[in-house]
Amino acid sequence: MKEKLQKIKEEATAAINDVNADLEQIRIKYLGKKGELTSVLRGMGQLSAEERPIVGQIANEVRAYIEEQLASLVEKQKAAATAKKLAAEKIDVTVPGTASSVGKLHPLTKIQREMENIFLNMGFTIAEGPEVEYDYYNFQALNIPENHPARDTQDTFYISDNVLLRSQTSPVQVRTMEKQAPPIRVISPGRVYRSDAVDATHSPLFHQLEGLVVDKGITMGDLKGTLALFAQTMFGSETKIRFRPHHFPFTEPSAEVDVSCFVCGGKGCRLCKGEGWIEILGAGMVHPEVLRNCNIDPDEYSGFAFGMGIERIAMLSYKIDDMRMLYENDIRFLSQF
Ligand code: 2NM
Repeated sequence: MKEKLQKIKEEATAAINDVNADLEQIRIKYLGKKGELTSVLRGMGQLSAEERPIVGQIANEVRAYIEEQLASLVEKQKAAATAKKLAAEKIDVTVPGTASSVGKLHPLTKIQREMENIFLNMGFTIAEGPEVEYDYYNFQALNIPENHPARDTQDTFYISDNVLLRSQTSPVQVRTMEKQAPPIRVISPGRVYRSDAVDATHSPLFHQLEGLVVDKGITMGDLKGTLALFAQTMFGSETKIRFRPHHFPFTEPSAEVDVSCFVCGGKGCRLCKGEGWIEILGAGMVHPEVLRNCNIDPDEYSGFAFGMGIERIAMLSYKIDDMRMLYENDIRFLSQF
């Protein structure tokens, strides 16, 4: 019987030493009601009175031993499971992360906002209007005669006889003057359309920012001061402006306005083509006929207006020599701004 117990102990130990062992099965096999140890204890009745306590003690020791081994197996299996889980979930916190690319504003949007902010800081507000416009607001109200070349279908996209894609943002200013009494100080940035062939400086869709001030006693001096401050803020505090006489149907007098070259300071270089000056906008005093069309009395009020191309300002500011770059959405180009 002692040998039987010894054998049970050895077999149980071997079974338990396997980390993958099913411990419940081992418990049932050796310690259960129908287990090997129990069957040995059942047979103890046949033993002599001297042997019974000795075998009983050995049996108890074997039971205690197996229980202890089983308990340690539980611990081992738990530790193995934890180690496996940790290995599977291992994170190397020193591995460099995957950088997510952050978007940015389009160069045209950046320049438009920069321009807007300069005028907002001077007290202008932003006015918007339709891109599909009546012939009346785009031409007639602006004193552009019926036979003017700008009205030609060669230059303007017509939707119908009297509806077109606006070729300037001036109609927004006509609409503003119609519904708002002076004093008026607005800028109108936005898309405009002209039937131009695409090249380095032309696109059928481009952007303009026009400005309008109407009040009592507004003079050419106000126009010059406003544009000088704009030019200095946009291109640098040393920038000078120069007015050259011009003609627009909607302003009188009218001028084309240049800024001193911000690359060479006026000496002449590649950017200004040796001129020392760069043309950036058109401007003038609002024609009395335009004021009258908007029910503003030109004997009481006067105003100035100006208009410039946002693409042109962006190309000058960023030294972009081909306008098409602004529309091609090439990320290698756009990511530089
Ligand atoms: C320009 C040049 C000169 C202009 C005129 C007006 C309005 F509505 F007041 F008559 N708005 N914008 C204007 C004047 C626009 O763009 C080159």
